[in-house]
Amino acid sequence: MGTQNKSDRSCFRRYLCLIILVVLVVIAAAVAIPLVLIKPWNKSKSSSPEEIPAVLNNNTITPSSDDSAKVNSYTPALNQPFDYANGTVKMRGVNLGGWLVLEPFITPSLFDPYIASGAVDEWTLCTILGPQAAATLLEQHYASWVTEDTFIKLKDLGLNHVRIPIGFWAMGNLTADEPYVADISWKYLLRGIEWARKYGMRVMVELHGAPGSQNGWNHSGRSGQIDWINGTMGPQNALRTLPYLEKMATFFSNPSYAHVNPIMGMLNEPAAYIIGAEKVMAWYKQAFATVRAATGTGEGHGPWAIIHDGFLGLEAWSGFMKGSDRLMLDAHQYIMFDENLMSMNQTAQLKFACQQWGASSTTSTKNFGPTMVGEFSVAVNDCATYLNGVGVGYRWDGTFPGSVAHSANSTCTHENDASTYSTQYKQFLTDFFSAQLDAFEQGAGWFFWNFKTESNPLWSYFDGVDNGWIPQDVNNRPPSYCTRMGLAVNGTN
Ligand SMILES: *[C@@H]1O[C@H](CO)[C@@H](O)[C@H](O)[C@H]1NC(C)=O
Ligand SMILES: *[C@@H]1O[C@H](CO)[C@@H](O)[C@H](O)[C@H]1NC(C)=O
Ligand SMILES: *[C@@H]1O[C@H](CO)[C@@H](O)[C@H](O)[C@H]1NC(C)=O
Ligand SMILES: *[C@@H]1O[C@H](CO)[C@@H](O)[C@H](O)[C@H]1NC(C)=O
Ligand SMILES: *[C@@H]1O[C@H](CO)[C@@H](O)[C@H](O)[C@H]1NC(C)=O
Ligand SMILES: *[C@@H]1O[C@H](CO)[C@@H](O)[C@H](O)[C@H]1NC(C)=O
Ligand SMILES: CC(=O)N[C@H]1CO[C@H](CO)[C@@H](O)[C@@H]1O
Repeated sequence: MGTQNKSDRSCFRRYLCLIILVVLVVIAAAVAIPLVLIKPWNKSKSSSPEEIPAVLNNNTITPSSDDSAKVNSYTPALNQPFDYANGTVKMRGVNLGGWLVLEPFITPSLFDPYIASGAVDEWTLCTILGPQAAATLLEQHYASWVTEDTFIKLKDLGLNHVRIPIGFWAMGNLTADEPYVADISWKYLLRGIEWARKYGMRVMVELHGAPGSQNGWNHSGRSGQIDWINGTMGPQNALRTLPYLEKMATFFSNPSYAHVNPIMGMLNEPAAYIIGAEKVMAWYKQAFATVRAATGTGEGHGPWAIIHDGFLGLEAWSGFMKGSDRLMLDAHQYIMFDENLMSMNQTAQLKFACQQWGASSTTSTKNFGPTMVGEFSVAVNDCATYLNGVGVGYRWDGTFPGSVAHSANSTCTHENDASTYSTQYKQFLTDFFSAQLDAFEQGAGWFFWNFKTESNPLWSYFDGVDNGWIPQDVNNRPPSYCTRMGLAVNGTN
């Protein structure tokens, strides 16, 4: 009994302790949670001074007048013509994506909730941070994501071109409701162009984000609605895009830039299949007229102009603007956004790359004219973190709205970890890369998406080289899968 009483009392004391403990925890939480929300120790990359990269402290980047660099023995020096129309030298390049236009899957760290909770694209990131903090964060990113070393590495891998996406905000003149950081990215573009010039690489600058968003995807700057041609401000935004193209065309026709910027992209991935093929085609005609009005006509008068197929398929552009001066068509060939392609087995996917993509490039070159592939990768699943948007799931494992898992056991758990890839899988990636190159070189050439990513190896050229499925010198590669298997890439079998 005594034991009983004693135990009752200590039990009471234990409850008291527990209550005091709970009260202390609540007080501690009350203090800590607001601190976390205020984030006085913001986990951005600038947290320690020595990590802050050098930023441009001036507004003038003086173009060098030396265009004699030759990137490799296969490619003409910058001051010699590059025959885009039917030369034997093909464009072999990478995209410098996730640099001057943010894309969550390329740099997931910039979309870490610690930086700006709720950000899903550049628009929301800038809105949440506010102009000052957004400019600081972006400038640190511009200064560190691409450096002179990037160009040295690309040259050493045998590449001869880079494609650089920019947003209209790089050229200023924003409306009051547009939160983008204006102008700063243009300086970094110019600095990048000087590095390209130094190593003899040609640069295709492309408008990737138009006012209102031409596709409603995050990489246009703003995900959500298409308010370009489509929508209440759509007609106005489509018109407003033209002066930006005029500015680019004028700039790149200047003798200081003409050699290093011989091609420019007028607009990335307008969603013509939603907006309407005729409307987008009519806009491209206007855009091309704007560009040629600024540059003049004929070789030596400004850059080639590139149009994107708008996901209509290359055949839809057969005969489009026939006879135009230096107009090229761009298609982006991907497996993982198409459930039918993704559900094929690897043998079928390789065959598809050789035969279908090869035939597409061949036929379009005949029926339209010069045709390039401005984006492709070796990914055969959509598991890359944030690939479908921040907080959006994956088709591969069935977590994407409306999708069905690739197979009963498909998970994304190890798909982004190259150290877990089997020898067989790496051989497949090697073959898939080589098959695509052969197919796309039936046209004017290709640009891999992307030169690097923070954590998605199937989308990173540098990771592909490090892990062995992309060759050290892309000009000097073993016979491709298509060649070995006797699969024609010119549409003849
Ligand atoms: C501007 O800054 C760049 C990079 O820091 C530097 O290379 C260049 O010489 C500077 N130009 C002028 C005019 O100060
Ligand atoms: C090169 O291509 C252009 C445009 O497609 C064509 O008009 C021309 O005849 C071609 N030149 C040669 C030498 O094949
Ligand atoms: C800025 O944009 C407006 C339309 O939004 C246009 O009327 C004006 O000409 C543009 N200004 C410059 C300097 O491009
Ligand atoms: C097209 O514009 C309308 C009207 O603004 C809008 O409701 C719709 O969502 C837009 N379509 C797309 C695909 O964004
Ligand atoms: C791959 O798919 C093709 C076409 O469906 C089929 O003919 C072939 O047998 C499959 N190969 C393997 C190894 O499953
Ligand atoms: C699922 O996993 C099990 C066990 O690892 C395996 O036996 C089965 O073949 C897999 N099924 C599919 C559809 O891949
Ligand atoms: C929500 C959103 O816009 N998601 C897009 C982000 O960009 C990827 C491609 O890089 C698209 O696949 C997503 O649909």
